[in-house]
Amino acid sequence: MIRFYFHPTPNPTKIALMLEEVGLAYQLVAIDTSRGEQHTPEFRAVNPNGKVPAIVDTEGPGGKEMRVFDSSAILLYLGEKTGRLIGSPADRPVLLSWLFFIATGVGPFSGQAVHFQYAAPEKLAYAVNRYRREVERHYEVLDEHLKERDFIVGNDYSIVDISAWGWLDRAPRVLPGDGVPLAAFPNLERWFRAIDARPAVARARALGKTHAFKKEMDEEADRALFPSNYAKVAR
Ligand SMILES: N[C@@H](CCC(=O)N[C@@H](CS)C(=O)NCC(=O)O)C(=O)O
Repeated sequence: MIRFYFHPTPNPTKIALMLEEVGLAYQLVAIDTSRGEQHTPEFRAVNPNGKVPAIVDTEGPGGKEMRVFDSSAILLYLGEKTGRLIGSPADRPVLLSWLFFIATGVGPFSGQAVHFQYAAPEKLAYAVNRYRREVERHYEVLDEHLKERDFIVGNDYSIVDISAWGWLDRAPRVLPGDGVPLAAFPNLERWFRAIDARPAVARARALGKTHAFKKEMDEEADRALFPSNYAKVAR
């Protein structure tokens, strides 16, 4: 059994999609990050980094209970555990390259683009431009790569498509504007539409509706999500 620590945000939603695709049994543990549940000692024992997603596999290697944190690590772990969606051994260098491209590029730049456009107490034009442009540049790289391809790695759907989908699904929020956010990236848009139509995507999306996650951005949420805006407190 997998215990899946979840909040309906991009990185955990990748894991929701992976679990739904491979059909592993899992128990959802809601972590309401706007209420600061990622900072409790119980959750820190699962993810010392205090972020979602994380999982505990009660039947890990050698039959031992194992924790795994960080969405890319979890995708690889579940892919290797099930032998599903990780491509062939020959695909491995390409799979790792694109997985890390998303983990270190698309994801963090998208997250910072969202932060500086919606959450930062000051609207800093420099930061907004920097992160939006980096997101667009990463989208361009993917768009070019997908020119004559249906999937990011090899000829099949893989954890890399799942990882990219988690962030591309948020493109309207990452790159708000007048037009359709992916209009300038036609290959990426075609790829996104195909992945988004998978039945497992609808099931992954539905997970977010199972719990009354806090939506208000009040001081409790601000302190929980952006502790660096406040004086350091001992935990
Ligand atoms: N590199 C991590 C990033 C995880 C992350 O930033 N998660 C966000 C949700 S998408 C989170 O937990 N935010 C709450 C917080 O930062 O306190 C991953 O890929 O899992």
